Amino acid sequence: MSVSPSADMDSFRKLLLKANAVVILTGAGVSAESGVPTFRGTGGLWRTYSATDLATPSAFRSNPSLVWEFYHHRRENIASKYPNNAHKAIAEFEHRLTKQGKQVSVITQNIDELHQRAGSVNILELHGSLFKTQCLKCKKVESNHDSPICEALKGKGSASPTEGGEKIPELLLPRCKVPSCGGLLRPYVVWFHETLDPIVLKKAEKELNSCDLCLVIGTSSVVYPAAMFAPQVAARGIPVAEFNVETTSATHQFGFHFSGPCGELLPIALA
Ligand code: BJW
Ligand code: ZN
Repeated sequence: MSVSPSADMDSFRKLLLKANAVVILTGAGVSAESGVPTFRGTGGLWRTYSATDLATPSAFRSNPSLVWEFYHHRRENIASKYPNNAHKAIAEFEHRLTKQGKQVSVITQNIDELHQRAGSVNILELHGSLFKTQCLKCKKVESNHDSPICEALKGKGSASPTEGGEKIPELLLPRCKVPSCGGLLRPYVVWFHETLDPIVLKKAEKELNSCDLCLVIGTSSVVYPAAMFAPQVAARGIPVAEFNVETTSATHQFGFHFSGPCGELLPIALA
């Protein structure tokens, strides 16, 4: 027999006050109120493509120009957005609990760096960052906030479905600046069929195995391995609270479900 999750904020807040190690697992929904499209909601398509078409190593191999246009568009879009009340509530919560000698960690699937910009410190980026690159030749990973990331992408990347067609030559796409390398750069994000960074994954497992409360915010919980993190915590008997505008396939596994926009719920829940 499965029991419906509770929506009792007072009970949740009692647990929150007692907690010593809180893990906050976030997905695209936490940035939705900043105007960043989610993956599986409306606005998740770029031109006629979904993330599963372009966020793959084979898409990059066959058309690096198209994939770079897609990422250039998203870099430019996010550079014009700001952290919302959900990011801010999470960051303030971390600072408050840290001062009390408690532990808060944010494990995010997002690659938009909005948690960092809101002031969160203890962050694990499971799927990398839009603002990091990796050289295919020397493998160097670097932070990169250049706008545009290279001259050839200036004015490119329009999301209009009628755009596209003209490929940018590979030599004009973002290239490694390490002297004597000059290799093609790729976005440092985890694409489908790629494994997550084992060091990040190990750190995430450590946080998940030692937390005494877990919040799962704005994720559809369909992409693995992140999709199994909160259910695994719940299976240890640790309270898990989901914050989402809708229920997900994982909701029934959690003790709490709070329905609504996280920019409205979290300032109350984490105050
Ligand atoms: C709000 C809101 C508001 C809206 N307030 N809420 C095991 C089982 C089955 C499949 C697999 C498996 N292991 C691996 C796979 C394959 C694959 C996978 O999971 N596929 C699924 C689709 C089934 N996984 C992988 O390939 C992973 N690699 C891996 O496991 O390697 C091992 C391996 C190697 C080789 C073979 C087999 C295994 C890598 C996954 C990398 C995911 N990358 C992406 C793209 C990143 C780059 C980019 O952005 O371009 O990451 S996919 C995309 O989905 C992105 C996201 O981080 C990720 C999760 O999406 P998220 O955040 O949940 O967003 P949405 O849109 O789905 O949901 C938003 C939610 O917010 C919704 O619920 C809304 O209701 C809610 N919401 N507004 C609160 N205001
Ligand atoms: Zn290089």
